[in-house]
Amino acid sequence: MRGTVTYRGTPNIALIKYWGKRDDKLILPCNSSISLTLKGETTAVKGVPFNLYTKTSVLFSDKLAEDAFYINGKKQDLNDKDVAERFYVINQLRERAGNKSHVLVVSENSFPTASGLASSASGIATLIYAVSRALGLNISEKELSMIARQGSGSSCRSVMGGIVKWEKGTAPDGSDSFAHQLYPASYWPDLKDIIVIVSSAKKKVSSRAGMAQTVKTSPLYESRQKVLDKHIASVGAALRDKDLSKLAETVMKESNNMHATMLDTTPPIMYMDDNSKAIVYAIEDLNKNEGRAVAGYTFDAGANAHIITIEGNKDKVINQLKGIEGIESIVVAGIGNGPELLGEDESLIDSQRLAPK
Ligand code: 2P0
Repeated sequence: MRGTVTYRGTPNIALIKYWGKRDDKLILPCNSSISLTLKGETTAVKGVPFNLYTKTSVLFSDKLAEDAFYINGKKQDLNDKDVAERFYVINQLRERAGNKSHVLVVSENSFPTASGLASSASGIATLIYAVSRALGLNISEKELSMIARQGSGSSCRSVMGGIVKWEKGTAPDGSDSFAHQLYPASYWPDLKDIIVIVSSAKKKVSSRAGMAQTVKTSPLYESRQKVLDKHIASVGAALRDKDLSKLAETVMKESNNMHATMLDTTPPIMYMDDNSKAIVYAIEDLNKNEGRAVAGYTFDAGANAHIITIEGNKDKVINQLKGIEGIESIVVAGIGNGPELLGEDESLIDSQRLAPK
């Protein structure tokens, strides 16, 4: 067992969305999904700048009186849902290592949490690396993704960098539902995600509760399953050919289709707000004026937009968004390499005091 271990990871943005489970306990999705693991360091364009890192330090020690978890300087209630997801992962690994010590986890996000920016994805993916290393475990990426999946589904895609696919699998025990890299970050370096923040507020309906309600009540959800095969094939071909127009067109359709099933849920779920809609119209207008899709919007379980484009179209997109008053900030992210180990000097834990620094 080692001392303090610190990792830094990042969120991912889904091009093909995960919204619905075939098994709630094992977290097995109804469909496969594809995402970009984002680069932590962003270029600020407007408003308050932010990067996309989750930095997490972990220490297992017999001298700790209890398990403790701090996020952004605040001690967490271990019964809180987000913290419980993280402890699921910790407990799986602790058991596997046969370790009975308590753990201290100190984590910091450099971006607004719970605003559709997948803080749980980067949180769990980063944690799983730090914990397994601190416990001296040597586990493959594939297996790490399967443990992460059981903490929170989308986090399994942040376990690796580049362009990642989470296979839905068909086995009832989840043994074939894991994430794997389709392409490394270097494959399409010009590909960008322009993140447009219109709200940093915590979402009203959690993804977990929302997607369960959609599966249960939305008549449209069944037809989504048929559309998904086409979208997955189209995104796959667009990535293979580096065909931005095809990629942009498909991610817009895919996002709209998922949000349509949310609206079709009883009671309806609406994550997109008037600013989100203004962004949709602005990008549709841009593509119309250009005579082809030069950028594609996609929205997760939040009002903030992710606009997928390439470096050469960045200024056009940003210019197009200028008139939208509700935009708080804009940053441009590239594709990243996934979680990375940091040195002792980067630790968030004071190992003498067994407390956050
Ligand atoms: C995604 N989202 O593919 C989709 C798009 C939100 C919309 O994955 O219940 O927090 O913990 O497995 O992973 C959000 O769902 O849900 C999500 P759980 P999770 O990124």
